[in-house]
Amino acid sequence: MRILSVALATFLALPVPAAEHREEVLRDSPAAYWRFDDALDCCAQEATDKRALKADRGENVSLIAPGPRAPKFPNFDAHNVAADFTEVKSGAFLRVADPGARSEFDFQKDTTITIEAWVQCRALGEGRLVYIISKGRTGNPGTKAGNQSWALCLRGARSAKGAVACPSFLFRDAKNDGDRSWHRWTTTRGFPPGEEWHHLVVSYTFGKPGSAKAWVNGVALDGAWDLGGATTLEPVLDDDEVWIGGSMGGAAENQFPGAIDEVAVYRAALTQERIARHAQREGPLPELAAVTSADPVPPAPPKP
Ligand SMILES: [Ca+2]
Ligand SMILES: [Ca+2]
Repeated sequence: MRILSVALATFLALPVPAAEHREEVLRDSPAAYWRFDDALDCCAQEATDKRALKADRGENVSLIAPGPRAPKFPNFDAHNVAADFTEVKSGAFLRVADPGARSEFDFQKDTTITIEAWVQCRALGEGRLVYIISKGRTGNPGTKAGNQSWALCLRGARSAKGAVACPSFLFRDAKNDGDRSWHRWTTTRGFPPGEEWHHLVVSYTFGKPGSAKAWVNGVALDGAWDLGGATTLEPVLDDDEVWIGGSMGGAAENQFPGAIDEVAVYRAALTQERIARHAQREGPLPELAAVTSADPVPPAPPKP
């Protein structure tokens, strides 16, 4: 009995093991989720066995880079792997086919998109817009220029403490009316580029301009619409691909300057409590800084 008591006391004294990040993500029913962990099936998509949403590996993407790892990131093991897009200057991205009309990648008016990723953004100049994951604007044959259904990007800006990277949500409305049809919402605080891993979430309900929200490392951030301003219109809808880590045919300017891991797309909002669970880390949160330069910088003109 005494042995049992000692064993029980020892057991109770152990820290509660953190749920794996994978479990936390799947608990929130993503429409698509890529982890980049399986050496034999590196770009598998893990939400609800939808193997059709597997990413095609780009020639220039490294899939042996370290991702966020334990013990600093307790929801990950010590071998977690990420996708690194920095081996070449351009053309490094992963592509995922859109299964067709009204697919899990198509968002109509009054539908909510939430996009999540861990990122290690090593450097980012002021005014640059680099792509984490997006649908459309690939430059693929047969697609319309500027067909950006949705995108999670980082935008480079200046703060009193130096360069910062700000999460940015970008789309083009279905009206397709020149520059007025670009809509971009960017946070007014950002994190300094470097080797640190950051957990990002953006969420938006199409048709509801006030619904745009972003979180960095579980902290909710304010933001503002620029380019064509806010809109109640729905996004461009088509069957162009989803790309991770690049855009516009692999344009160097928009290439993600670092590594990306654990990318998920949801067709619902996540609560603050759930986002905090996904963003778990040990030690103090990385400091964020307010943007001091916020001149709108339009995206590069679409390629014909
Ligand atoms: Ca991973
Ligand atoms: Ca589609």
